[in-house]
Amino acid sequence: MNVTRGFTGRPRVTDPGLPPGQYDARDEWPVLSAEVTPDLAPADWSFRVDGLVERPRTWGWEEARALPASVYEGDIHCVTGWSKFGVRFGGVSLDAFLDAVRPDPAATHAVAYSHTGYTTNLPLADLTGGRAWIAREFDGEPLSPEHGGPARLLVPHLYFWKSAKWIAGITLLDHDEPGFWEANGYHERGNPWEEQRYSGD
Ligand SMILES: Nc1nc2c(c(=O)[nH]1)N[C@H]1C(S)=C(S)[C@@H](COP(=O)(O)O)O[C@H]1N2
Ligand SMILES: [Mo]
Repeated sequence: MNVTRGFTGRPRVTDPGLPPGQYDARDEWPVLSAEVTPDLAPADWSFRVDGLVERPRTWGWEEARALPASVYEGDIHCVTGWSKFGVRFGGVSLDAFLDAVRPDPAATHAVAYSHTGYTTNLPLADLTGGRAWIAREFDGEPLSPEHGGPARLLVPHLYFWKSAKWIAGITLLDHDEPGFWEANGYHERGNPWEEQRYSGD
């Protein structure tokens, strides 16, 4: 299937890798930002995990780099319709950060927030088990500022608006609290395979 993708002219709607209603963006990687791209040097970047945890903690760039490296190779899906196949992000598994802060058993949800103020909510279960990353590289290069560099959240099994660019922290909660797009009518979870685009889908 993947072998013929570059030669078929148009994506096939039956492509098993393409969630319903999505198209293959191929070589394009659209930039979608509600904010102006911040001028954020690695030295100014930090990542905090707090809320319902035993040991809230903030990591600086070098401290985060000292954690075991982890790679995601796979697909991403934006709610506006584009998907990209076979992308490669490098960074650190979110599990490494969560293990360090020891989440309270009462924690069920999380709000991720950016250095710019963007927020998005997620069930905690979508951030654990090797399915979420703090990504700092794309295709082996430093992640570019417009795509969220120096580091972004990456939760590729959900629509890409959950992958907060310029990630600053995650707060664990015992309830769901809508983020920026979720408060504006987008779905609480955003599973592309179930086409959870809008609230109520
Ligand atoms: N801080 C921040 N993160 C964000 C967004 C944003 O506007 N601000 N947009 C989201 C949306 S809707 C998408 S599709 C992806 C886009 O990432 P990209 O610009 O790297 O393609 O980032 C997500 N993360
Ligand atoms: Mo998006």
